[in-house]
Amino acid sequence: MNAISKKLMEFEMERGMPAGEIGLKEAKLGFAYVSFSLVALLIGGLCGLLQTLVRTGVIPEIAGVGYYELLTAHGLMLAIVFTTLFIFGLLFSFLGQSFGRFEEFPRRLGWVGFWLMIIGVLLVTWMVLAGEASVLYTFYAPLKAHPVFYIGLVIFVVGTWVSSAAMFRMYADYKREHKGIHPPLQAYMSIMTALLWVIATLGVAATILFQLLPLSLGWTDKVGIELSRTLFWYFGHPLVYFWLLPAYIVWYTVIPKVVGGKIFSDALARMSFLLFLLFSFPVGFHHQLLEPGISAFWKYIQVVLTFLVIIPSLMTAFSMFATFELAGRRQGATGLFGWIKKMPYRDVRFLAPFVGMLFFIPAGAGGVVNASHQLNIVVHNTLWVTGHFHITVGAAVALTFFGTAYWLVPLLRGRTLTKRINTIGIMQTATWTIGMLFMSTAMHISGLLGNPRRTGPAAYFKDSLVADWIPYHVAMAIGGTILFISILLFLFAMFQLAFRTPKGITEFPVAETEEAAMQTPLFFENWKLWIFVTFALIAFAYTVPIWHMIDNAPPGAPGWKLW
Ligand code: HAS
Repeated sequence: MNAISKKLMEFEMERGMPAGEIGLKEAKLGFAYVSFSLVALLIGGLCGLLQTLVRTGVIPEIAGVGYYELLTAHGLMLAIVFTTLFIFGLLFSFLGQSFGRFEEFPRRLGWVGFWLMIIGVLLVTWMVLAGEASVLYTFYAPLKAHPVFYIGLVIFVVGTWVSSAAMFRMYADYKREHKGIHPPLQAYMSIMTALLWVIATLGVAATILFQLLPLSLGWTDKVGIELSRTLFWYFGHPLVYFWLLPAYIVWYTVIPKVVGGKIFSDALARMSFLLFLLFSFPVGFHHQLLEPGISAFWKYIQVVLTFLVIIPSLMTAFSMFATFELAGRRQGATGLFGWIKKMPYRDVRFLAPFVGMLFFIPAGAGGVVNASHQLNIVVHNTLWVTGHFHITVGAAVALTFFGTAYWLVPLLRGRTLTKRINTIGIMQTATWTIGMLFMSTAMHISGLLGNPRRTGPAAYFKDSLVADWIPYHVAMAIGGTILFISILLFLFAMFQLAFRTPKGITEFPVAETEEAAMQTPLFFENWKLWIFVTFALIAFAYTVPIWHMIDNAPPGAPGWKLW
């Protein structure tokens, strides 16, 4: 046993709790977040199904609710609400596992954050369903939604900051009481994820508070589009890592335990998370490569930095392969690929995240295509990009969250995962995989055929090119239908795990680190330094281009309501 594992074990004994148990109050908090995230999954999934059917022409508008309203609700509910609530529930659970009982103050903060997020979601949903905010999940300027939509978003973000503050407080308390030792890996990674979120949301908060809300309230009559989009993408790219990092926490710390192995290297895992903090921000321009108001030089700089943020994912891939191979060899596997046969494919806790990893291989390659300026010209604003994000967040991340929920929900509810629910989980993973393959393949191919994204049914004067896209829309509708069936299966399983399956203790699967792994250097804990470097990189990548945008600002555009 290495020094870190020893310290961790001492800590477990010191806090007087058997490993794997998490306190009742902590479990309640975690379950509140997770259960509301599942409601968002249901609504967002339903809107996704309906918008693909409307877009394909299978059904007309439903009760006056059109394509753009459905697409906005689908994007917001799944990309923002489902992910964020699930992630905060998961992070609180990781901290519950790492730190034991929470102090009264941070736990209350966790609840305040939760309710603020719910209030924000209700306001946003109300506006979208009332047809006052069909601005899609990117709410790009100069589209203008109702002020209540932006106020809802602000309350939601403030809620996440309060919840993050609760986590930072717990971490600081732990560090004060345990000088000189590393906080557990899951806690370190959770704090890194929350920190990334807080720094990222500063950008979106700025554009909402200083540009979009004043425009919507009529306090200003014009908005600077380039600046608003830049602030959005300053947030939007780290947002994708905010989705990815909790999945990586599961890959690094939970999956090794489930496959009967160990964490390949604690130091490597911390290093990859640190690199995400440093390089997630100064790269937003790769979403704006085709926008004219940014000079080629600054786009080039941010593309180079984008290639640096690929490195921690490659480190993760390496670490996962090493974990699987070592676990397989311990179980008697021989040869280069013998380990593949030894993996527990019949265990949904493994299968779902593993299929997510497989999806992430082409998804990552697609990201590299997107980030390459010349290729971006071909794919930008086409359904290729929609295909890319369905196999990143919609497959790699979502499947990992599904696999996690099969042990997390019973753990938080004091119940157990039964064989029957595990089988349902396997069926659900299979349906999600098939549905996603149909949908994302069709999106990628028809994107290459020029099919635009964010566009309702359009005949373009019956052009033959448009006719070429139709079969792909049918494939997307088939895929979307299978995906919705998968969501129903998942929610059925979650209901059983939360309220029906036998009571008992579910293990919190956390692996130990390999004995041979190197000691984790203490400099990973030098938060002041890393936060300083993060802001220095942000300042380097954004100061001059943002100054140019303000200095050379055109008069701005009036707000538009196009629906
Ligand atoms: Fe992306 C657009 C570039 C990763 C999500 N991306 C988007 C949008 C979303 C999104 C939502 O450069 C659309 C936003 C919008 O609405 O406009 N993306 C990248 C790059 C990466 C990347 C370089 N994206 C993600 C992740 C996302 C996500 C992760 C969500 C979770 N993306 C772009 C660009 C655009 C873009 C441009 C703008 C396009 C445009 O023009 O609009 C990289 O981070 C990817 C690195 C990943 C890898 C893969 C590593 C593989 C692993 C799996 C190992 C497998 C194992 C199993 C171990 C290098 C870790 C093995 C077992 C066996 C048996 C084989």
